[in-house]
Amino acid sequence: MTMAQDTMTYSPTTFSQAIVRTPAESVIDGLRAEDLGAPNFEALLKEHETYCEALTAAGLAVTVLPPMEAYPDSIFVEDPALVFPQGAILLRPGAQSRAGEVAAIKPCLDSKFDIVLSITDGHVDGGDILVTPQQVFIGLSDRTNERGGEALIEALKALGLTGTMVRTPDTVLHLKTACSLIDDETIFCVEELADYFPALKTVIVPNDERPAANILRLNDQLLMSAGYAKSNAILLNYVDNIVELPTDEILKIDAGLSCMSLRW
Ligand code: CIR
Repeated sequence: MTMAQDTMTYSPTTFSQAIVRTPAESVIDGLRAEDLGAPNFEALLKEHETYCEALTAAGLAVTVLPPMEAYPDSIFVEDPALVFPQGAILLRPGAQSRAGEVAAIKPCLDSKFDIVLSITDGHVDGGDILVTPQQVFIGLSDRTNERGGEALIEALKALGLTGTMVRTPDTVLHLKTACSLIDDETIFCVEELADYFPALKTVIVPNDERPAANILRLNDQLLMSAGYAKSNAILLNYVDNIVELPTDEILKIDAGLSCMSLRW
């Protein structure tokens, strides 16, 4: 495998593998900005199972890691690491309670990638990283700071990739809470981000459906949260195969579809 990434042919919506982690019962104590009531464990487990089935149906081979009671938010495997076809990068999550998730996911990444890099300065949550064909956007937020962004840009260079820092809107936890790729040329984002991505076409999420911004394009399928009819109608202009998934429980702990897997 070569280190350099051909940005002309790299497709960050094409995947063959994923890693997920089964929720621990402690997930009901997951971090949240606003307390909308704890999620129901059984219902959340069901949401997670349905999500894993959707990854498989989209053609991904899914590796399932065991639950970790000590880390309530550890089902959100997207945050402690970034993965690309040519290698993985261990990150430094911005929430103290999540720091140990990095060491926990490392053995799995070591078993799957020849190259596993680490950032050793600042903080970066994977939820703040949007990978596009041209570059990797790093959203500065309460969880991701400039020192972490600079460290990540260096690690990305070693994988032949270019990183650019942008500002995550204050209204959301992570950059990808507010934007996602519909396909390799088109982004679905809240209106504050309309000018962030000059190399991409932009489609704005209806203002009363902002949680719908966190979609997941996987090969010919597009996964979205159920209950956002206007967004669904807009997205149908771009992809025929839309799969609606229940996310009511994980939304209570500020999560969406991208957070629950690492994909490459
Ligand atoms: C947290 O606050 O860290 C978790 N409750 C939610 C993490 C969601 N992750 C993501 O959007 N990538």
